[in-house]
Amino acid sequence: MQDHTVAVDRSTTPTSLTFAPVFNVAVAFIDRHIEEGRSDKLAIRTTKGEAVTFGALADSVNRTGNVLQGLGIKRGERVLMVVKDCPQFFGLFWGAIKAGIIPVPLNTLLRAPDYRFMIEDSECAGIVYSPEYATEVEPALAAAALNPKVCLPIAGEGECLDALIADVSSELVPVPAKPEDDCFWLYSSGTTGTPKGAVHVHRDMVLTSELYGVGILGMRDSDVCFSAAKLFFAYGLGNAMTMPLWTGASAVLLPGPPTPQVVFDVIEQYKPTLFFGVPTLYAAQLRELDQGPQDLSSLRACISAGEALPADIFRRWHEKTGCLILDGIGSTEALHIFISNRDDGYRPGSSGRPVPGYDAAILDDAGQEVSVGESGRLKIRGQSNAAYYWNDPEKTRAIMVDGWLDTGDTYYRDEEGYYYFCGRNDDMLKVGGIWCSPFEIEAKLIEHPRVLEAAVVGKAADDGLIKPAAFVVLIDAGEAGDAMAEELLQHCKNGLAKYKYPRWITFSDQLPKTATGKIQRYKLR
Ligand code: 3UK
Repeated sequence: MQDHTVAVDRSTTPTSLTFAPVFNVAVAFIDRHIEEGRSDKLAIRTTKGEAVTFGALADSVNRTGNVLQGLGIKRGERVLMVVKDCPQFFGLFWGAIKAGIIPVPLNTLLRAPDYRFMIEDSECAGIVYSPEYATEVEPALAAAALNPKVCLPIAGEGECLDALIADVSSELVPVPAKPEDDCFWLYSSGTTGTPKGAVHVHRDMVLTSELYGVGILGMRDSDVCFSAAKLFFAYGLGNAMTMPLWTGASAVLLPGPPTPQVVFDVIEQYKPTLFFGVPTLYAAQLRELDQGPQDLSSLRACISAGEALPADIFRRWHEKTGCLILDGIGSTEALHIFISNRDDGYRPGSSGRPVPGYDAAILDDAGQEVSVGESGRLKIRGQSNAAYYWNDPEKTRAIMVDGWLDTGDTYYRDEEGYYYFCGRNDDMLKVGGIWCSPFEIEAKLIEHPRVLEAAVVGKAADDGLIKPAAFVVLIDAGEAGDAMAEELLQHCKNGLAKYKYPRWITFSDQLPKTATGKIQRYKLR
């Protein structure tokens, strides 16, 4: 067998990583554990009572890779995954990679039109989905202008992954790759609502796991990771899959929604050492903690990302639980967190300092670095940054320049080197840590026959977290009222991903506009 190894030297800062010239990353994350004697160690537990060892995981990775190859999916072709958090997610993701196929995990909260776009945009050879999502995936397939050769539910009565796996070999030779070859994609939302596939290469997951997982969190094989953020987000993918696999730790998977009480129950029962959440969830959990204490004694750290963590939530959580929440900013393009607080260096309200291995720069409009305390555009350089956007050379040229990634965020840095988030440079909102385009909600509102115009902006709720607020002009102003607001709300909930509805609807006679007719969103904020 070829080498596929990566040499890790932790005596330097940042850690130095040397990749073998032939390197399929599935070997470093899956097969290595068998060679290192972890076959019987637990890799995954689920809240449904499943337990998967590293040995069983390697077996299912090989079988899933063989199933995909057997169905005729070729090297370099894409397989979309609409899969809940479950062991099969691991099997599919790594089985595809080991077989030279590109897995593309998709947000499972999306709707049929979103999936249709991604089926067409990716020109995928296959789509594999948890049966729960058939109601959105099947209409997307029916409407798509392109028919992937493989459409496979994970489980069910007819042909499904779980059944096919039993009939194939448990041996699979890794397809040779180079560290900088395309490996997997993640879709990232754009301002105009059409997502872009960020293409990551084989070495990227090694970089994020080592630089952030080991470097910042000090992860080791005794850790148990629980991420409320799902595996299909770059954040969840790192938290609950790549970082625990890299370090020989284990992950606890919750297939269903992470409601505050369920999350507390999982922590009490499965005793994770690391918990990964988003600010909205910490805020909701704080409300639960007002009702009575919860057992969080297993945790050695809590982590937050996705949107800025308000200092007040940090302080109240620390007061109530004794735990720090380490806020860090990451992105789909950078793959994981590149600026972070750490337990030996944190500031409430700040995103922390650059993770060693990443360079950060804050630039003014002329492209010059600003001085301490002044705000500007945050750019980031690091080896885990996506290689390019699929199908979009223009966007690639605009966002990824000379190894630097334009984050689209405005930041300032204080004299101690801590970075503070000031807002986005575009109109995009983060709601519960998930992208939400105001244009998409506006378009949905305007579809309603009684709506003339609509504008959506971000508005801070009581806890300081941003949610979408809609301003609506009706064709007949006389219809404004609670009943119409309720109708518009239902209209949005029926047509958009569940988290994208406006939390406030304000009727007005007109929207503020420029001379050229462009809505002046800043006036509504
Ligand atoms: C915003 C933050 C302030 C910021 C992500 C951790 O969120 C992740 O990736 P996305 O591609 O979004 C990236 C954008 O989200 N953001 C994220 N974290 C913070 N803003 N403070 C934060 N702590 O606008 C950024 O450009 O969805 C987070 C790990 C991997 C990720 N992909």
